[in-house]
Amino acid sequence: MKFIHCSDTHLGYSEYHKIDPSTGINQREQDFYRAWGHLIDAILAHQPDFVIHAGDLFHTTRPSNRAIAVALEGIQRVSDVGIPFIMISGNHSTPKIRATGSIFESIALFPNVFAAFQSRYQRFHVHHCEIHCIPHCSLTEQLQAAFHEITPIQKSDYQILVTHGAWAGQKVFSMGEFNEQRLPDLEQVTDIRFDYVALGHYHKHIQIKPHIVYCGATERTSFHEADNPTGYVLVDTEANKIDYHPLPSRPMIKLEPIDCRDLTAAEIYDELAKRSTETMQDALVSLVLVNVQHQTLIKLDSREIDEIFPQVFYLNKSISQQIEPSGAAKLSSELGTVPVEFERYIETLAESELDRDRLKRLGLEYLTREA
Ligand SMILES: [Mn+2]
Repeated sequence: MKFIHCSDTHLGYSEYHKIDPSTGINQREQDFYRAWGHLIDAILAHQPDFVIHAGDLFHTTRPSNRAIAVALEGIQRVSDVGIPFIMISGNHSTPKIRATGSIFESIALFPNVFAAFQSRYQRFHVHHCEIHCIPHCSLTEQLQAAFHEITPIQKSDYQILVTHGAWAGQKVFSMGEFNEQRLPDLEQVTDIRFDYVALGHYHKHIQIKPHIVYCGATERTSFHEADNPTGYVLVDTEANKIDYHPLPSRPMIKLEPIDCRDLTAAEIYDELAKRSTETMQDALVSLVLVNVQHQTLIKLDSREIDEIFPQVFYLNKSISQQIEPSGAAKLSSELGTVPVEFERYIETLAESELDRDRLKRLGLEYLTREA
């Protein structure tokens, strides 16, 4: 028997206001659709006995019409060839209010689709497998009740547990999200030794135990995931193999922070030019400048920095000022605090028109005055 374990496709995710001129769609949103397409292609190529999606199919509880259309198109392709598709809802796709309803109600109408999304335990029997599903539960009581309902029906069958959350309360598997679900070691709680535990939520492939597996995500939703590969897991029970298969996604690169305490603006530009490489083509790149001197910060030009990296898809800049004894404010990204922006503006004014120093002194006095 062969099955595919995938998760965290986050369809509908979008960021950075960059539009694809040919489609009019946010490019980051499109990246997630492309990753989903790669996954569906892989499913059809492997022809597994069934597919498990362990949550966060969509990024939001009320996905856009486009995200729904893309999801349904993929699910239909799998449904059409008769491959059962088992899916659960994760914390990103479970409505907080029941009256909102769930898109999974519609998805479950497809032939060969088995969806658990009602904040309760559900079990599906597919291909001599007992598939025990615990979707994201909005309430702790619902989660507790779900644990207690898990019982293997036919012990001879292959037992699979599918759930979404931070396993065994270990911090390392947490996404740091406010509504994430903390899962105890469910083998201990239920006293059942599952043949395979298919986990979703943590966006990195990791085998907690040989049979307890996070498959990871198909695209990255933050720079914390820069080093994580993207893909899915293929399980072959006869060959006793659990293999990770990477899938292409947009490259994400996190540069080492640059200590700028002794650097002028020109020297910072030089340092950046050394770090700008061809491998950054179409990548998301995170740039961190620390300890920038106040006078240098005023002179740094965000556009000039962008021009050093023309090949990248998006340059995420975080610039922080050197902490002075008085305790200067920390700021991030291209826009400074009001006093910093004010000083930058004053620097651009023509010398002859006014007493620049006096204006600066007076302005800063007002801007930094305690309310
Ligand atoms: Mn997720």
